[in-house]
Amino acid sequence: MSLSKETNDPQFMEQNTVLLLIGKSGCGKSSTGNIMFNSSVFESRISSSSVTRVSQTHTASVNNRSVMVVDTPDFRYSTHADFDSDSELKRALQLCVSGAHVILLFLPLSTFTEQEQEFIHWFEQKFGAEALRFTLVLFTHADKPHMRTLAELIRGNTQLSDFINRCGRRYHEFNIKAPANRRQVTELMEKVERLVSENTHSFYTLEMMEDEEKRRKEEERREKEKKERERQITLERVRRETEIRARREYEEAKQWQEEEKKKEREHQITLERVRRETEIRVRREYEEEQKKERKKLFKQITLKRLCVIAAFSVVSGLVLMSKKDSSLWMFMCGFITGGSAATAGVGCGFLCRLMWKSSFFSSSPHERPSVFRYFLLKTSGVVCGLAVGAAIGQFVGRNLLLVTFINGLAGAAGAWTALQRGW
Ligand SMILES: Nc1nc2c(ncn2[C@@H]2O[C@H](COP(=O)(O)OP(=O)(O)O)[C@@H](O)[C@H]2O)c(=O)[nH]1
Ligand SMILES: [Mg+2]
Repeated sequence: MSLSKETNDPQFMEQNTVLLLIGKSGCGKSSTGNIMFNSSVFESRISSSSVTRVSQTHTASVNNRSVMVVDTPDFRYSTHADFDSDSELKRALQLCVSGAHVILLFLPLSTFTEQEQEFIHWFEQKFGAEALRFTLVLFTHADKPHMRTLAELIRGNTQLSDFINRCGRRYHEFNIKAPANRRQVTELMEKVERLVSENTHSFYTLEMMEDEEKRRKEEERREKEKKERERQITLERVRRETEIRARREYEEAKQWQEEEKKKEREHQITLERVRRETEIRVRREYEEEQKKERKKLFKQITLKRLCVIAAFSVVSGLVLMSKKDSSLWMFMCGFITGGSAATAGVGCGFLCRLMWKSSFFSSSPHERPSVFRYFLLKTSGVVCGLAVGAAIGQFVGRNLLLVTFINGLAGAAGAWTALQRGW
Protein backbone atom coordinates (compact mmCIF):
# COMPACT_ATOMS: atom_id res chain seq x y z
CA MET A 1 0.00 0.00 0.00
CA SER A 2 1.31 3.39 -0.93
CA LEU A 3 1.46 5.95 1.82
CA SER A 4 1.72 9.53 0.77
CA LYS A 5 3.13 12.17 3.15
CA GLU A 6 2.79 15.72 1.98
CA THR A 7 3.57 17.64 5.12
CA ASN A 8 6.57 19.73 5.98
CA ASP A 9 6.94 17.96 9.28
CA PRO A 10 10.45 18.17 10.87
CA GLN A 11 9.53 15.31 13.12
CA PHE A 12 8.77 13.22 10.02
CA MET A 13 12.20 14.05 8.59
CA GLU A 14 13.90 13.05 11.83
CA GLN A 15 12.06 9.77 12.04
CA ASN A 16 12.17 8.77 8.35
CA THR A 17 15.02 8.32 5.92
CA VAL A 18 13.82 9.56 2.55
CA LEU A 19 15.22 7.74 -0.49
CA LEU A 20 14.62 9.20 -3.94
CA LEU A 21 15.01 6.60 -6.71
CA ILE A 22 16.26 7.97 -10.03
CA GLY A 23 17.05 5.98 -13.16
CA LYS A 24 16.00 4.91 -16.62
CA SER A 25 12.94 2.72 -16.96
CA GLY A 26 13.63 -0.97 -16.60
CA CYS A 27 16.71 -0.50 -14.45
CA GLY A 28 14.92 -1.93 -11.43
CA LYS A 29 13.75 1.04 -9.31
CA SER A 30 10.31 -0.34 -8.48
CA SER A 31 11.66 -3.88 -8.03
CA THR A 32 14.35 -2.63 -5.64
CA GLY A 33 11.73 -0.72 -3.64
CA ASN A 34 9.61 -3.85 -3.43
CA ILE A 35 12.58 -5.95 -2.29
CA MET A 36 13.51 -3.40 0.36
CA PHE A 37 9.98 -3.40 1.77
CA ASN A 38 9.70 -7.13 1.10
CA SER A 39 6.34 -6.42 -0.43
CA SER A 40 4.94 -5.53 -3.88
CA VAL A 41 4.19 -1.91 -3.12
CA PHE A 42 5.33 -0.52 -6.51
CA GLU A 43 4.13 -1.82 -9.86
CA SER A 44 6.93 -3.58 -11.70
CA ARG A 45 6.98 -5.50 -15.00
CA ILE A 46 8.92 -5.80 -18.22
CA SER A 47 7.88 -3.06 -20.64
CA SER A 48 9.47 -1.09 -23.50
CA SER A 49 8.16 2.13 -21.97
CA SER A 50 8.08 3.38 -18.39
CA VAL A 51 5.54 1.43 -16.35
CA THR A 52 5.69 3.94 -13.51
CA ARG A 53 4.15 7.08 -14.99
CA VAL A 54 3.77 9.15 -11.80
CA SER A 55 5.95 9.25 -8.73
CA GLN A 56 4.78 7.18 -5.80
CA THR A 57 5.89 6.95 -2.21
CA HIS A 58 5.81 4.25 0.36
CA THR A 59 6.90 4.46 3.95
CA ALA A 60 7.64 1.41 6.03
CA SER A 61 10.26 -0.08 8.25
CA VAL A 62 13.36 -1.50 6.64
CA ASN A 63 15.91 -3.13 8.96
CA ASN A 64 14.22 -1.45 11.95
CA ARG A 65 14.44 1.96 10.41
CA SER A 66 11.55 3.95 9.01
CA VAL A 67 12.23 4.53 5.34
CA MET A 68 10.24 6.49 2.81
CA VAL A 69 10.97 5.48 -0.78
CA VAL A 70 9.93 7.80 -3.61
CA ASP A 71 9.67 5.66 -6.75
CA THR A 72 9.82 7.76 -9.93
CA PRO A 73 9.24 7.35 -13.63
CA ASP A 74 12.01 7.69 -16.24
CA PHE A 75 12.48 11.48 -16.41
CA ARG A 76 14.93 11.33 -19.29
CA TYR A 77 13.74 8.79 -21.84
CA SER A 78 10.00 8.55 -21.20
CA THR A 79 8.12 7.79 -24.43
CA HIS A 80 4.73 8.95 -23.16
CA ALA A 81 3.50 11.87 -25.24
CA ASP A 82 1.74 13.69 -22.37
CA PHE A 83 4.65 13.29 -19.95
CA ASP A 84 5.99 16.58 -18.54
CA SER A 85 9.39 15.61 -17.18
CA ASP A 86 10.14 18.88 -15.33
CA SER A 87 6.86 19.17 -13.47
CA GLU A 88 6.90 15.45 -12.65
CA LEU A 89 10.42 15.80 -11.23
CA LYS A 90 9.26 18.77 -9.18
CA ARG A 91 6.33 16.73 -7.90
CA ALA A 92 8.70 13.86 -6.99
CA LEU A 93 10.80 16.21 -4.85
CA GLN A 94 7.66 17.65 -3.28
CA LEU A 95 6.70 14.08 -2.36
CA CYS A 96 9.97 13.85 -0.45
CA VAL A 97 8.30 16.26 2.07
CA SER A 98 11.30 18.47 2.92
CA GLY A 99 13.84 16.70 0.73
CA ALA A 100 15.66 13.46 -0.01
CA HIS A 101 18.31 12.19 2.41
CA VAL A 102 19.68 9.91 -0.28
CA ILE A 103 19.32 9.88 -4.05
CA LEU A 104 19.65 6.31 -5.24
CA LEU A 105 20.90 6.57 -8.81
CA PHE A 106 20.26 3.36 -10.71
CA LEU A 107 22.69 2.17 -13.39
CA PRO A 108 22.50 -1.21 -15.14
CA LEU A 109 25.75 -3.00 -14.51
CA SER A 110 25.71 -5.20 -17.61
CA THR A 111 25.19 -2.41 -20.15
CA PHE A 112 26.93 0.86 -19.51
CA THR A 113 26.41 2.43 -22.95
CA GLU A 114 26.37 5.95 -24.34
CA GLN A 115 22.78 6.26 -23.14
CA GLU A 116 23.86 5.63 -19.55
CA GLN A 117 26.65 8.22 -19.92
CA GLU A 118 24.15 10.66 -21.31
CA PHE A 119 21.82 9.88 -18.39
CA ILE A 120 24.59 10.66 -15.88
CA HIS A 121 25.26 13.92 -17.69
CA TRP A 122 21.57 14.81 -17.55
CA PHE A 123 21.44 13.94 -13.82
CA GLU A 124 24.40 16.21 -12.97
CA GLN A 125 23.02 19.03 -15.09
CA LYS A 126 19.52 18.78 -13.67
CA PHE A 127 20.27 18.16 -10.00
CA GLY A 128 23.52 20.13 -9.83
CA ALA A 129 26.87 19.36 -8.22
CA GLU A 130 25.33 19.69 -4.76
CA ALA A 131 23.17 16.58 -5.41
CA LEU A 132 26.29 14.38 -5.70
CA ARG A 133 26.77 14.79 -1.93
CA PHE A 134 23.53 12.84 -1.45
CA THR A 135 23.96 10.34 -4.29
CA LEU A 136 24.56 6.64 -3.95
CA VAL A 137 24.92 4.72 -7.23
CA LEU A 138 23.00 1.49 -7.28
CA PHE A 139 24.14 -1.02 -9.88
CA THR A 140 21.35 -3.38 -10.90
CA HIS A 141 21.32 -6.17 -13.48
CA ALA A 142 24.13 -7.68 -11.45
CA ASP A 143 22.61 -11.13 -11.92
CA LYS A 144 23.36 -11.10 -15.66
CA PRO A 145 26.54 -12.99 -16.57
CA HIS A 146 29.49 -10.64 -16.79
CA MET A 147 33.12 -11.58 -16.70
CA ARG A 148 34.52 -8.88 -14.49
CA THR A 149 33.80 -7.71 -10.97
CA LEU A 150 32.03 -4.41 -10.31
CA ALA A 151 35.28 -2.71 -9.23
CA GLU A 152 36.96 -3.86 -12.45
CA LEU A 153 34.04 -2.64 -14.54
CA ILE A 154 34.18 0.79 -12.89
CA ARG A 155 37.94 1.01 -13.35
CA GLY A 156 37.61 0.03 -17.01
CA ASN A 157 35.33 2.94 -17.81
CA THR A 158 36.88 6.37 -17.29
CA GLN A 159 33.61 8.31 -17.39
CA LEU A 160 31.93 5.95 -14.96
CA SER A 161 34.84 5.88 -12.54
CA ASP A 162 35.07 9.72 -12.69
CA PHE A 163 31.38 9.94 -11.86
CA ILE A 164 31.69 7.43 -9.03
CA ASN A 165 34.59 9.51 -7.68
CA ARG A 166 32.46 12.64 -7.85
CA CYS A 167 29.83 10.72 -5.81
CA GLY A 168 32.41 10.05 -3.05
CA ARG A 169 32.94 6.46 -4.31
CA ARG A 170 29.52 5.47 -2.95
CA TYR A 171 27.97 2.59 -4.86
CA HIS A 172 26.20 -0.65 -4.22
CA GLU A 173 25.48 -3.78 -6.27
CA PHE A 174 21.91 -5.07 -6.14
CA ASN A 175 20.45 -8.26 -7.52
CA ILE A 176 16.69 -8.04 -7.90
CA LYS A 177 16.57 -11.63 -9.05
CA ALA A 178 17.54 -12.64 -5.52
CA PRO A 179 14.78 -11.04 -3.43
CA ALA A 180 15.42 -13.48 -0.61
CA ASN A 181 18.96 -12.15 -0.23
CA ARG A 182 18.31 -9.69 2.61
CA ARG A 183 22.00 -9.17 3.05
CA GLN A 184 22.13 -6.87 0.01
CA VAL A 185 19.30 -4.82 1.58
CA THR A 186 21.11 -4.63 4.92
CA GLU A 187 24.33 -3.55 3.26
CA LEU A 188 22.45 -0.95 1.24
CA MET A 189 20.77 0.39 4.39
CA GLU A 190 24.15 0.56 6.16
CA LYS A 191 25.56 2.63 3.30
CA VAL A 192 22.43 4.81 3.35
CA GLU A 193 22.72 5.41 7.09
CA ARG A 194 26.42 6.20 6.81
CA LEU A 195 25.67 8.78 4.15
CA VAL A 196 22.82 10.30 6.15
CA SER A 197 25.05 10.72 9.17
CA GLU A 198 27.92 12.05 7.00
CA ASN A 199 25.51 14.68 5.72
CA THR A 200 24.33 15.33 9.31
CA HIS A 201 20.75 14.46 8.38
CA SER A 202 20.61 17.20 5.78
CA PHE A 203 18.75 16.50 2.56
CA TYR A 204 18.55 17.38 -1.07
CA THR A 205 15.64 19.79 -1.57
CA LEU A 206 13.48 21.11 -4.35
CA GLU A 207 14.97 24.58 -3.67
CA MET A 208 18.43 23.19 -4.37
CA MET A 209 17.22 21.92 -7.72
CA GLU A 210 15.46 25.23 -8.46
CA ASP A 211 18.61 27.13 -7.44
CA GLU A 212 20.59 24.87 -9.71
CA GLU A 213 18.12 25.54 -12.50
CA LYS A 214 18.37 29.30 -11.89
CA ARG A 215 22.15 29.07 -11.80
CA ARG A 216 22.15 27.01 -14.99
CA LYS A 217 19.78 29.42 -16.70
CA GLU A 218 21.90 32.34 -15.55
CA GLU A 219 25.01 30.55 -16.81
CA GLU A 220 23.27 29.79 -20.08
CA ARG A 221 22.18 33.41 -20.34
CA ARG A 222 25.72 34.59 -19.62
CA GLU A 223 27.10 32.03 -22.05
CA LYS A 224 24.56 33.18 -24.63
CA GLU A 225 25.49 36.81 -23.98
CA LYS A 226 29.17 35.94 -24.21
CA LYS A 227 28.57 34.06 -27.45
CA GLU A 228 26.49 36.97 -28.75
CA ARG A 229 29.27 39.40 -27.80
CA GLU A 230 31.82 37.16 -29.46
CA ARG A 231 29.55 36.85 -32.47
CA GLN A 232 29.22 40.65 -32.62
CA ILE A 233 32.99 41.05 -32.25
CA THR A 234 33.56 38.44 -34.94
CA LEU A 235 30.95 40.08 -37.14
CA GLU A 236 32.52 43.48 -36.60
CA ARG A 237 35.99 42.05 -37.31
CA VAL A 238 34.76 40.29 -40.43
CA ARG A 239 32.94 43.46 -41.51
CA ARG A 240 36.08 45.53 -40.98
CA GLU A 241 38.31 42.97 -42.68
CA THR A 242 35.87 42.73 -45.57
CA GLU A 243 35.76 46.53 -45.84
CA ILE A 244 39.57 46.76 -45.77
CA ARG A 245 39.87 43.95 -48.30
CA ALA A 246 37.21 45.48 -50.53
CA ARG A 247 38.90 48.89 -50.31
CA ARG A 248 42.30 47.37 -51.05
CA GLU A 249 40.87 45.39 -53.97
CA TYR A 250 39.18 48.56 -55.24
CA GLU A 251 42.46 50.51 -54.95
CA GLU A 252 44.32 47.71 -56.68
CA ALA A 253 41.70 47.56 -59.44
CA LYS A 254 41.87 51.34 -59.81
CA GLN A 255 45.65 51.29 -59.95
CA TRP A 256 45.53 48.43 -62.42
CA GLN A 257 43.05 50.36 -64.54
CA GLU A 258 45.24 53.45 -64.47
CA GLU A 259 48.28 51.40 -65.40
CA GLU A 260 46.29 49.79 -68.19
CA LYS A 261 45.15 53.23 -69.40
CA LYS A 262 48.73 54.49 -69.24
CA LYS A 263 49.92 51.43 -71.15
CA GLU A 264 47.11 51.93 -73.66
CA ARG A 265 48.06 55.61 -74.06
CA GLU A 266 51.73 54.69 -74.53
CA HIS A 267 50.70 52.00 -76.97
CA GLN A 268 48.57 54.50 -78.90
CA ILE A 269 51.43 57.01 -78.94
CA THR A 270 53.83 54.32 -80.17
CA LEU A 271 51.31 53.22 -82.79
CA GLU A 272 50.79 56.81 -83.93
CA ARG A 273 54.54 57.40 -84.09
CA VAL A 274 55.09 54.19 -86.04
CA ARG A 275 52.19 55.08 -88.32
CA ARG A 276 53.56 58.57 -88.94
CA GLU A 277 57.10 57.29 -89.46
CA THR A 278 55.84 54.60 -91.85
CA GLU A 279 53.73 57.16 -93.69
CA ILE A 280 56.66 59.53 -94.03
CA ARG A 281 58.94 56.69 -95.15
CA VAL A 282 56.40 55.33 -97.63
CA ARG A 283 55.71 58.82 -98.97
CA ARG A 284 59.38 59.53 -99.27
CA GLU A 285 59.94 56.19 -100.99
CA TYR A 286 56.99 56.84 -103.24
CA GLU A 287 58.21 60.33 -104.08
CA GLU A 288 61.69 59.03 -104.78
CA GLU A 289 60.19 56.30 -106.92
CA GLN A 290 58.08 58.89 -108.71
CA LYS A 291 61.06 61.11 -109.20
CA LYS A 292 63.05 58.24 -110.64
CA GLU A 293 60.11 57.25 -112.81
CA ARG A 294 59.70 60.81 -114.05
CA LYS A 295 63.39 61.15 -114.74
CA LYS A 296 63.34 57.89 -116.67
CA LEU A 297 60.26 58.93 -118.58
CA PHE A 298 61.69 62.36 -119.23
CA LYS A 299 64.82 60.80 -120.59
CA GLN A 300 62.83 58.45 -122.80
CA ILE A 301 60.56 61.20 -124.11
CA THR A 302 63.45 63.60 -124.58
CA LEU A 303 65.29 60.92 -126.52
CA LYS A 304 62.18 60.23 -128.58
CA ARG A 305 61.78 63.94 -129.34
CA LEU A 306 65.40 64.32 -130.23
CA CYS A 307 65.12 61.26 -132.47
CA VAL A 308 62.00 62.67 -134.12
CA ILE A 309 63.64 66.09 -134.55
CA ALA A 310 66.84 64.51 -135.90
CA ALA A 311 64.98 62.08 -138.19
CA PHE A 312 62.77 64.80 -139.69
CA SER A 313 65.76 67.16 -139.98
CA VAL A 314 67.67 64.54 -141.94
CA VAL A 315 64.64 63.55 -144.08
CA SER A 316 63.80 67.22 -144.77
CA GLY A 317 67.44 67.96 -145.62
CA LEU A 318 67.64 64.97 -147.96
CA VAL A 319 64.33 65.80 -149.67
CA LEU A 320 65.33 69.45 -150.23
CA MET A 321 68.72 68.37 -151.47
CA SER A 322 67.13 65.93 -153.93
CA LYS A 323 64.56 68.44 -155.17
CA LYS A 324 66.83 71.47 -155.55
CA ASP A 325 70.50 70.87 -155.84
CA SER A 326 72.61 68.32 -154.10
CA SER A 327 74.67 70.87 -152.23
CA LEU A 328 75.43 70.66 -148.56
CA TRP A 329 73.88 74.10 -148.20
CA MET A 330 70.54 72.79 -149.44
CA PHE A 331 70.83 69.85 -147.08
CA MET A 332 71.52 72.25 -144.22
CA CYS A 333 68.53 74.38 -145.23
CA GLY A 334 66.27 71.29 -145.31
CA PHE A 335 67.85 69.99 -142.08
CA ILE A 336 67.18 73.26 -140.26
CA THR A 337 63.64 73.47 -141.69
CA GLY A 338 62.75 69.88 -140.66
CA GLY A 339 64.38 70.39 -137.24
CA SER A 340 62.56 73.69 -136.74
CA ALA A 341 59.23 72.17 -137.82
CA ALA A 342 59.65 69.22 -135.43
CA THR A 343 60.83 71.50 -132.61
CA ALA A 344 57.93 73.88 -133.28
CA GLY A 345 55.60 70.83 -133.16
CA VAL A 346 57.09 69.91 -129.77
CA GLY A 347 56.54 73.52 -128.70
CA CYS A 348 52.90 73.36 -129.83
CA GLY A 349 52.44 70.18 -127.88
CA PHE A 350 53.90 71.79 -124.76
CA LEU A 351 51.82 74.90 -125.29
CA CYS A 352 48.66 72.80 -125.50
CA ARG A 353 49.59 71.00 -122.32
CA LEU A 354 50.32 74.26 -120.51
CA MET A 355 47.03 75.67 -121.69
CA TRP A 356 45.26 72.57 -120.47
CA LYS A 357 46.92 72.74 -117.05
CA SER A 358 46.04 76.42 -116.69
CA SER A 359 42.99 77.29 -114.57
CA PHE A 360 41.22 78.21 -117.76
CA PHE A 361 40.65 74.51 -118.54
CA SER A 362 41.05 72.71 -115.25
CA SER A 363 40.52 73.53 -111.60
CA SER A 364 43.85 71.93 -110.55
CA PRO A 365 47.15 71.57 -112.43
CA HIS A 366 47.29 67.92 -111.22
CA GLU A 367 43.86 67.11 -112.58
CA ARG A 368 43.95 64.30 -115.10
CA PRO A 369 41.76 64.95 -118.17
CA SER A 370 39.07 62.52 -119.10
CA VAL A 371 39.69 60.21 -122.10
CA PHE A 372 37.58 62.40 -124.36
CA ARG A 373 39.26 65.61 -123.30
CA TYR A 374 42.67 63.95 -123.64
CA PHE A 375 41.76 62.90 -127.16
CA LEU A 376 40.65 66.44 -127.98
CA LEU A 377 43.85 67.86 -126.47
CA LYS A 378 46.05 65.48 -128.43
CA THR A 379 44.18 66.05 -131.66
CA SER A 380 44.30 69.81 -131.27
CA GLY A 381 48.03 69.66 -130.32
CA VAL A 382 48.82 67.38 -133.26
CA VAL A 383 46.76 69.57 -135.67
CA CYS A 384 48.50 72.65 -134.28
CA GLY A 385 51.94 71.01 -134.69
CA LEU A 386 50.94 69.90 -138.19
CA ALA A 387 49.90 73.42 -139.14
CA VAL A 388 52.95 75.11 -137.63
CA GLY A 389 55.30 72.47 -139.16
CA ALA A 390 53.61 72.82 -142.56
CA ALA A 391 53.82 76.62 -142.33
CA ILE A 392 57.53 76.46 -141.51
CA GLY A 393 58.04 73.93 -144.32
CA GLN A 394 56.13 76.18 -146.76
CA PHE A 395 57.92 79.40 -145.95
CA VAL A 396 61.36 78.18 -145.01
CA GLY A 397 61.44 75.08 -147.24
CA ARG A 398 61.52 76.84 -150.57
CA ASN A 399 57.89 76.40 -151.47
CA LEU A 400 58.09 72.72 -152.11
CA LEU A 401 54.90 70.78 -151.43
CA LEU A 402 56.75 67.64 -150.39
CA VAL A 403 58.89 69.60 -147.95
CA THR A 404 55.75 71.33 -146.63
CA PHE A 405 54.14 67.95 -146.21
CA ILE A 406 57.17 66.38 -144.50
CA ASN A 407 57.57 69.36 -142.20
CA GLY A 408 53.85 69.23 -141.42
CA LEU A 409 54.41 65.58 -140.44
CA ALA A 410 57.51 66.68 -138.42
CA GLY A 411 55.39 69.29 -136.57
CA ALA A 412 52.65 66.72 -135.92
CA ALA A 413 55.17 64.11 -134.73
CA GLY A 414 56.89 66.73 -132.51
CA ALA A 415 53.54 67.72 -131.00
CA TRP A 416 52.64 64.03 -130.58
CA THR A 417 55.84 63.39 -128.58
CA ALA A 418 55.22 66.50 -126.45
CA LEU A 419 51.71 65.32 -125.69
CA GLN A 420 52.90 61.90 -124.56
CA ARG A 421 52.27 60.94 -120.95
CA GLY A 422 53.57 63.11 -118.16
CA TRP A 423 50.57 63.99 -116.07
N1 LIG B 1 17.54 -9.76 -14.71
C1 LIG B 1 17.27 -8.53 -14.22
N2 LIG B 1 16.17 -7.93 -14.65
C2 LIG B 1 15.89 -6.71 -14.15
C3 LIG B 1 16.73 -6.06 -13.23
N3 LIG B 1 16.20 -4.84 -12.94
C4 LIG B 1 15.04 -4.76 -13.65
N4 LIG B 1 14.87 -5.90 -14.35
C5 LIG B 1 13.77 -6.22 -15.26
O1 LIG B 1 13.15 -5.03 -15.68
C6 LIG B 1 11.75 -5.10 -15.38
C7 LIG B 1 11.25 -3.73 -14.95
O2 LIG B 1 11.80 -3.47 -13.70
P1 LIG B 1 11.30 -2.27 -12.83
O3 LIG B 1 11.76 -2.42 -11.47
O4 LIG B 1 9.86 -2.03 -13.05
O5 LIG B 1 12.10 -1.08 -13.49
P2 LIG B 1 11.82 0.47 -13.31
O6 LIG B 1 11.24 0.92 -14.59
O7 LIG B 1 13.18 1.06 -13.10
O8 LIG B 1 10.95 0.68 -12.18
C8 LIG B 1 11.63 -6.10 -14.29
O9 LIG B 1 10.40 -6.81 -14.38
C9 LIG B 1 12.78 -7.00 -14.50
O10 LIG B 1 12.38 -8.11 -15.28
C10 LIG B 1 17.92 -6.74 -12.81
O11 LIG B 1 18.73 -6.26 -12.02
N5 LIG B 1 18.13 -7.98 -13.34
MG1 LIG C 1 9.04 1.60 -12.02
